[in-house]
Amino acid sequence: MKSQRALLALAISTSLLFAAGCSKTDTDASAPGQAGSTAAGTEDADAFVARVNKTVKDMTPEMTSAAWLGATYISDDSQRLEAAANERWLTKNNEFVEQAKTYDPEGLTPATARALHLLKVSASMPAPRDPAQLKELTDIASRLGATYGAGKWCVGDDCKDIGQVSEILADTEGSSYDEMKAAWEGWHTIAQPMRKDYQRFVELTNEGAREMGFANTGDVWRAGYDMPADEFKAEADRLWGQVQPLYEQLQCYTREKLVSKYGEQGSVDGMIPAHLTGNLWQQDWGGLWPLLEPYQGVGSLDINSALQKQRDAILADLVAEAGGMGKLTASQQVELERKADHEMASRMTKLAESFYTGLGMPALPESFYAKSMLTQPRDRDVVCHASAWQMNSDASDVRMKMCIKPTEEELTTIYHELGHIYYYLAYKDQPPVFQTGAHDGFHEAIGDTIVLSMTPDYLASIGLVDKPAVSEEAVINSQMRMALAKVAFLPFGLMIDQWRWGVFDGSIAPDRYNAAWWELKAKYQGVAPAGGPRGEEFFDAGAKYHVPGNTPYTRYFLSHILQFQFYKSLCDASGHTGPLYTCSFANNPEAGKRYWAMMQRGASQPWQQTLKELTGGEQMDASAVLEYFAPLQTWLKEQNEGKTCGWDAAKS
Ligand code: X8Z
Ligand code: ZN
Repeated sequence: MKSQRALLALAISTSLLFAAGCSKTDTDASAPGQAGSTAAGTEDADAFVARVNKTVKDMTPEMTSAAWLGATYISDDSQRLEAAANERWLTKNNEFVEQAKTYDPEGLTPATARALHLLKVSASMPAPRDPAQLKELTDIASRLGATYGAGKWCVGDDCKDIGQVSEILADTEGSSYDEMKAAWEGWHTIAQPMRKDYQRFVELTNEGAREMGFANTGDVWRAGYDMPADEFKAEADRLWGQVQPLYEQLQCYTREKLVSKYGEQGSVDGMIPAHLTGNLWQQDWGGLWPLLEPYQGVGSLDINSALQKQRDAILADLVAEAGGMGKLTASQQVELERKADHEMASRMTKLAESFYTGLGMPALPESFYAKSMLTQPRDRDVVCHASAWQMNSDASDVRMKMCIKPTEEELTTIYHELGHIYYYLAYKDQPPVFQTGAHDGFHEAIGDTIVLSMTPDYLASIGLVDKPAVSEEAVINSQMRMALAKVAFLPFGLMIDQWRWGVFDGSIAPDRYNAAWWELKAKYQGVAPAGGPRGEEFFDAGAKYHVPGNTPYTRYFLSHILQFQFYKSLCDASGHTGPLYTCSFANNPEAGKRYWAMMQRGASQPWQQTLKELTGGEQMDASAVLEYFAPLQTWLKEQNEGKTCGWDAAKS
């Protein structure tokens, strides 16, 4: 999603050109040069929607190819092609949006009315009508994406990319406090040059949004949820209110452990220092497992070691085949290492694929493995942030782009990405306008629901851990492992767009971009930078992919609620009895059938209806999250008893 952004959004999860690049403009309602097109007023709504669908289908391959090149081969040339393709699409889309607005929905078929509605609300990058401004916008979007993708922390000539920086942070045992602090601060330097571009990006998309009839870009983003935009804000707050007490228990427990390890450096006014959670953005605390593991060694879930061992075994075989290490030059050894990395990445991907096929879903198309980028190339810059791509409307060409390493976190990310890919495959027979998630949170939740099914028993069944221990301690350990990914994420999932909504509506002015970012980090996450406030010379929001990439982020918050609802329903469908957290619906055809039927709907009807078909209810609701984590929440409360939980966000 770069000019990316537009495309990227497109490629990652939402529909083709749509969710990515819908913006509105008032161009001439006729579409010159399109066979069969007529001016609005003479082209009826059904014919118009048919033309939109055909145009999207026709334009998609070229758009997605340009975006793919932009993300997997960062150069001035690829950025130029990507921006130009994006410009063409946004111009066309603006015409479509304008024409869509001329139809009275009264009397239309439900499908046509829905298509027109989606056209009007699906822009993640609303583009101004003025061609010069539109071009300026696509250039900026492309540049922001490329700046992030090529970002490096350099000390003299020693430069580290995001993977290398992340490794320092994730190794919370091996890296020192100061090393982690330097790496964290180092990565945030990549965003400083983005500030001006981002400020202009906000002005330009706001202009596009106003021309579409919205107050600002955030207003457009919130319009895509089949409910009034204001109600959606309240809905997000309501869901957060349900899970906030659980998060605060986890934050308290974690902070206390950090204080026990680092002394007073382990806390900033009750908040967690930003460089200590094992993750650049404090969105996943899995790296803190050695410190936070409730019962040392009970029910070993050391997936990282198991994966690393497999990768080393692959390398050992390759070396043996080549006649032994002694026969190899240094560069041949490097070649074999890379071959081993790639083989391991494919195996991890095939493992994830087998979960989906085990549910009765189809095998991935042949071309998937040939065309995907599974490991980081060494000869060029790429956007390593994982994404899943639908290259054409019949989904015969779907791809994943990742820089896979043999770790548990990356393995679960593969399951996540394949969730997007299987959604593409499931709704491929819908018209292009409906080829997207019921809402964007659905798209993000498909693969994560499957990750919830990766119980210790399932992990043992695929040989990644030993037969699990059965004890209350083992349950708490396993819940903690899941909570460090899923519960730690929740406030982060919410705060990014609280920031962007404020930036777009002007309540956060450019001279407070960074201050407001850290106020929200403090308020929701209870995290703070070590070493005092970070001034406006920084642009810390830009150090998170989705900001320069312009991917709306509330989708991930919603997904972290919805996935537990999906999981519970699929567990019910599979006949599971017993506590929710013990369920794995792996290899259950009934669960697979119900999931697939839901996915096939795409965006053809309001998401509430699609949710009802799967779960019986029409509301997003966090009670399944609380049911799942009930044992851990009780345990955390006991651990935190007598401690002063909470933090003073005002001091941030
Ligand atoms: O961006 C992603 C996916 C691609 S849609 C890798 N995720 C969010 C993130 O990394 O910030 C998945 C979870 C949250
Ligand atoms: Zn995703």
